[in-house]
Amino acid sequence: TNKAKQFTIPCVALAILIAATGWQFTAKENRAAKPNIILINLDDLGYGDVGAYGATALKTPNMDKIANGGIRFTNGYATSSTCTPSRFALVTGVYPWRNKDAKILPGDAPLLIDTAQMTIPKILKKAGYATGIVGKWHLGLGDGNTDWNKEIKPGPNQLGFDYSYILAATQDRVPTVYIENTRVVGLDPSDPIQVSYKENFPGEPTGKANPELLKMKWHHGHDQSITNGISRIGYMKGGAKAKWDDEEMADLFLTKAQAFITDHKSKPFFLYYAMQQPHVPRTPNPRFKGVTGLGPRGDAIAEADWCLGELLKTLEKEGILENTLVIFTSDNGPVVNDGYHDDAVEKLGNHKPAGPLRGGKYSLFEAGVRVPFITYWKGTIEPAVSDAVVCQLDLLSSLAHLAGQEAKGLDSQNYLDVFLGKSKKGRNELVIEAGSRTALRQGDFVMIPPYNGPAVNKQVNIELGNAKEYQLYNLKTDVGQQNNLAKSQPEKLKQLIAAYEQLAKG
Ligand code: NG6
Ligand code: CA
Repeated sequence: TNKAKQFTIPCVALAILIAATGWQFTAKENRAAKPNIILINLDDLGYGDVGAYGATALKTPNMDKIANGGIRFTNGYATSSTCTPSRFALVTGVYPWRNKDAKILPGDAPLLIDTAQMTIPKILKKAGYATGIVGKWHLGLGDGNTDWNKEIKPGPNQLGFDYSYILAATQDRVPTVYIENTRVVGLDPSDPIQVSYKENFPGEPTGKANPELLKMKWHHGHDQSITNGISRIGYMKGGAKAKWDDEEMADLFLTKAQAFITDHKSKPFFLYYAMQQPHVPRTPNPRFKGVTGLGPRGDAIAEADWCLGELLKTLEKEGILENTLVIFTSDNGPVVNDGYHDDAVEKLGNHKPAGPLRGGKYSLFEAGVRVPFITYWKGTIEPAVSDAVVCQLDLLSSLAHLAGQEAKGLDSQNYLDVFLGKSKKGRNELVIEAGSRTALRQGDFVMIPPYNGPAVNKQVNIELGNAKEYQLYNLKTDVGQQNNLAKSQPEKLKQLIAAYEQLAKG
């Protein structure tokens, strides 16, 4: 028995040791397998607005830092050249043209996404993530009869976000207030909020009737209710104390994003940080006024860059930078004059917001949908430039995979290896959208079917991609879409039309 004891004790000790180290190993594995995820989505930031993507007149040191320290995708796409459809696809993994209501929404539109629909935050929540959104929403709120003085739902909190601090639609649309977890922030019950997209409330000033009250003049649209000397789209009455301060918006969203990180640093979290810049009205904090020489549009981008830098500092300070995947992108391409006289045109100089691409926001040409797209994960992602075609549509499946979940949106595919730099084999086919028009990218080629609309949107001075004939471009040799190959490469054209008919109509 003595011998047996001599043998048993070290055996038990060894077993305990194995169990302990094994257990530690699994804990570490789990941690590594479930990094925090921060998805940063800017509003109307162009392919050429980032230093790492070729901008020289505009300095973006923090965007450059993650672009050069992570993967800079040169063929990174939004699904649509406007906000609502783009964000719809991002959150649900479903092509926006499948939903006829996925159009630029007014500020009083009902929630666009069915609460039964799969979303990125829902999947990540299943995997144990804390989920939050800070910034621009623009996917509708409520059931269509929203009373802004009560609980405003359904909204992000019913779609998988534990926490939300949002602006309802856009910075240029009423209501010009923040909403935190279904409630308007700072609402005084004795000054209730009313919103209408049909008619003004009697006696309320508008940009059209009261230009003397404006500090920023409207150029087209944007001539309705006034907040902070800026007239907006839509009418609003009341809520004086709850109205946001445009120039403090970036700092406020940053603070909320940082607080979310700090509060959830000990478990995996997903933060969707939807910055409002450089969408109109461009209202950078006075600290950034004039820093770029490009007017408020450039200054707003400099401000956004600073916000990114501060966010990275927070991750570093909390010791979680190496356990966090940061994805940086934009909802659609750039526009210079989007409805206000804000010097963006006058001070543009040599800066090219679309870089070498043709078109811009609202366009079916590349600049509408090809956007800055960066993945950054210190210590895990090897710095690289990737020409793989990647799309925001595929984040749902890819992030689900990263979190150990099996989830497939209707259209979303798992390209995690591409997003992490382990593969350069991206999408072969992608349907892109602008308004209700669609086109197909396949391999190096893009085919735009004939459309009747105007060639140019004169208000914003952007080529929309409409033509009476088929257009076919080889993006590898002609990124600026100058040579229509539809006539000279009929076989290729046929091939893309067939694929398009099957994909975009099937
Ligand atoms: C357009 C607005 C534009 C912008 C856009 C939405 C006018 C004339 N133009 O209707 O200023 O708000 O909607 O932009 O009102 S997006 O980035 O949210 O899609
Ligand atoms: Ca946008």
